[in-house]
Formats: sequence, structure tokens, C-alpha cells
Amino acid sequence: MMHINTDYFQIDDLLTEEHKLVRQSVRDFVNQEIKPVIDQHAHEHTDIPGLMQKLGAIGALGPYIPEKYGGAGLDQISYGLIMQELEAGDSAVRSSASVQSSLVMFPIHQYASEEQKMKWLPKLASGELIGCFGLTEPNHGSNPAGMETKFVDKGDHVVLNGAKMWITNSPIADIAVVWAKDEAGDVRGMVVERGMEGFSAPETHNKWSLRASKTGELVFENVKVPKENIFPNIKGLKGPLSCLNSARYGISWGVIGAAIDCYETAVKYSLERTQFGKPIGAFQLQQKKLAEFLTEITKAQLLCWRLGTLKNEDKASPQQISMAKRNNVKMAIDIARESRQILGGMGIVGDYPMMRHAANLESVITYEGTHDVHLLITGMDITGINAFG
Ligand code: TGC
Ligand code: FAD
Repeated sequence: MMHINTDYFQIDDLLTEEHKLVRQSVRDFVNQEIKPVIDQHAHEHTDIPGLMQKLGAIGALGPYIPEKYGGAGLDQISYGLIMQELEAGDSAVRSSASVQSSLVMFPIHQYASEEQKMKWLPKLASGELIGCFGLTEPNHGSNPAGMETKFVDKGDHVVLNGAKMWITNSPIADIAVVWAKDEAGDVRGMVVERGMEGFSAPETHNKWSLRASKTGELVFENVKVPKENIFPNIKGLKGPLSCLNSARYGISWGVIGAAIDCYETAVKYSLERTQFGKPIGAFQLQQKKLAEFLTEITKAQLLCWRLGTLKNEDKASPQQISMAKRNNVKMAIDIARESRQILGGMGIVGDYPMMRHAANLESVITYEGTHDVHLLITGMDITGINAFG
């Protein structure tokens, strides 16, 4: 099989043996379990059966959560490499792992009581339980501070009312980490469990993106949530926003996987496909595309590696993470779109991954903060002036 170098600046030299082993095991999993079936699931808009348990079995759920709670106790570079390999398979697979790890296990590990951690984390790590994260609402996406979902204190329980929208995996989730306002208007986090009276999670149909995973709503109609399900150690919007830092960091790595999958496909095709008596890879215009893809992938890899080392030292700022998420997702979606052109007509069929990656990345460039929201976060960091409101 032809080897295509996607480590142009020898970043592998900066990785440990453990990082490389983790990456290889997830790459093997994706090659065996995801790539052969992903086109069919995307076409049919169906989940990959048992995906969460399979991800749990390879240690891809909560990789950086301590082993005591069922995690793998790995560092942030390993987490990033896992996301990269999963998204080379499909953004829907990475999304499922992102949400479970960074948006469900992370807040429980960070903000829950010891009892709550022991109750939920090990089962989430193994994939026995599937979690989802409810922040976005029908009327409040980019501006979650405006959320209307609220709860009132009723002694030993609270009563929750409201709705969340665009929630990854909500239709198949056993538990939902939900952010809602108390009577004083403070944002609090809690776990709402499937089966609680008044709680439903209808699916959002007709998506043209992330078709191999489910997205839906969370609807709360006078749901009685026991007080022991509320996280004791967090109050305010920084609770959910801190989870986003972890997920956005993972996305910065993940999308490199999608870009590499498109790049490798385009290089191979350009050497095999002949027009005007030459492989199309012999034409300068096609070489320009390939050279720019590899340059952009390399820049994204370096950004992520450095961000990962900062994150390991707990020094990565939310603004640095925003810059990486914004830059890398744009890099990946541009490569998916441009590389499709190298395949001509063949680029539009499901035998090749570009259309699927490009369609998936339309969600990725929107969720976890839109492309423009991340630009405004950088703009505010530069000028000190808030241009949101
Ligand atoms: P602002 O006044 O700036 O901040 C409120 C409080 O939060 C703190 N904070 C952060 N803390 C930790 N990490 C961050 N990234 C933080 N950003 C802000 C801040 O210090 C403050 O703390 P305190 O102690 O002073 O109260 O908040 P704002 O209301 O002005 O909003 C800022 C803005 C617009 C940047 C923010 O709300 C935002 O990021 N909006 C985008 C919303 C978003 O990204 N939603 C994502 C939903 S989840 C999702 O999409 C999952 S997709 C999953 C998948 O399938 O992979
Ligand atoms: P809006 O906020 O309405 O934005 C619309 C447009 O206006 C965007 O282009 C935006 O950039 C722009 N805009 C908004 N404000 C400003 C401003 N101040 N200045 C300039 N431009 C602005 N959320 C969850 O909580 N949990 C999940 O699991 C989850 N999964 C998702 C899965 C999918 C497939 C998708 C598509 C979304 C998911 N989301 C989830 C929601 C996602 O985070 C939101 O869609 C996103 O934050 C944007 O919110 P919105 O869709 O309401 O767009």
C-alpha cells in the first residue's frame, strides 16, 4: 500500500510511545469497525450498532478521566489523537465520543459529588450508559446566558421546565447533563434521567449532516428531579462554558483526521486518474491544491500539539482554544470541499469520503460556538471590547 506522509514536520518525534500506541489502536478500530460501514449508515441515517460500548472497550470514552472512575488516565495529547483518529472515520463518531467525554463525563468529574461520580462515571466510561449535554435552546444558541429553562425548589426535589434543542445523541441517551436557571437566575447543572415523568427527547429528522448519529431535543414538562442529581460544586455560566473548552479542544484535533482522510484520498486519486495522457497529479493546478492541503494540515497539527502541551500543564486559555477550533475546522471543511473537486464526478459518490466529511463539517463549524462567535472571542481578547451584544 502506498505511504502518504502526513507528518511533514516530524511531530511524531514529539509524541511518546504511549501516544503512538493509543493512536494506532484507535486507527485500527476505525479501519476495521467504522470505515467499512460508515457510508451505509450515513446514507440510511442509522446509528452504528453498539458504537458507545465499542468506544468504551477501546478506552475512547473519558480517556483523561482517572482510572478510579473508569477512565483511562491518559493525557490531553492522547485525548486529541483519539479524536483525530475517530474523525478520520466520521465526525459523527467523534461527536459521540466528544459529548460523552467532554460534555458529560467532564462536568460530572469536575463538579459532581463523590457519590455522583461513582454512580455515573464508570458506566459512562464503558459505554453502558449514554449521555448527552443540554445547553442550547430554541431561542438561545450563541447566547446561552439567555436560557429560559428553569427549575423551582420543592424541598427534596426541584421541578424543571423548558426545552433544549440540537442535542447530540439525545434520542438514545440514558442521562442528560442539563443546564438550567434556579429561582435566583443562577445557572446550575443537573443530571436528568430517561424515564423521569415529563421528560422526553424527540429526534430531529431530515439532517443532511452527521447522518450516522442522532440529534434531538430535550423537553421538560414539570420534571421532578431529585436534589441528589444537582451538581453541588458549580454555579454560573462558567460551568457549561468550561465543558466547551474541553470539547472544542478535542474538535481542533478531530477535524485534522477528517482533513487527512480527504487529503490521502485526493493524493491517491491524483496519481491514478489519467487525463490528457498524464496523471492529473502531474498538472500544476492539482499540485497546488495538494501542496496547500498538506501545508494547512501541518499548521493545524502544530497548533494542536502546542495547545495539548499547554492543556497538560493546565495553561491553555479559552481564547487559545477558540482560535484552534475556528482555524482547524475551517481548514478541514476547505480541504473537504477542494479535495472533492480533484475527484471530478467521482467526488460526489459515497465510495469516496469527501461529500460526507464536508456535510458533517457544516455542523462542526456551527456547533461548540460558530465560526463567527470564535472570531469575536479572539477580537475581544485583542481589543478588550465585547462585540457580541
Ligand atoms: P461571559 O460574560 O463572557 O462569561 C460568563 C462567565 O463564564 C466565564 N467564561 C468561561 N469560563 C470557562 N470557559 C470559557 N470558555 C468561558 N467563557 C466565559 C466568564 O469568565 C464568566 O465567568 P464569571 O465568573 O465572571 O461569571 O458570557 P457571555 O454571556 O458574554 O457569553 C460569551 C460567549 C458568547 C463567548 C459564550 O456564551 C459562547 O461561547 N457562546 C457559544 C455557545 C456555544 O458554544 N454553545 C455550544 C453548545 S454545546 C454543543 O454545541 C455541543 S456539539 C457537541 C458535538 O456533537 O460534538
Ligand atoms: P444562532 O446563535 O442563532 O446563530 C445564527 C448565526 O448568527 C450564526 O452564523 C452566528 O455566528 C451568528 N451570530 C449569532 N450571534 C452573533 C453575534 N453576536 N455577532 C455576529 N454574529 C452572530 N448544543 C448543545 O447544547 N448540545 C449538543 O449536544 C449540541 N449538539 C449539536 C449538534 C448539531 C448537529 C448541531 C447543528 C448543533 C448542536 N448544538 C448542541 C447546538 C450548537 O451549539 C448551536 O447550533 C450553536 O451554538 C449556534 O446556535 P444557533 O444554531 O442557535 O445559531
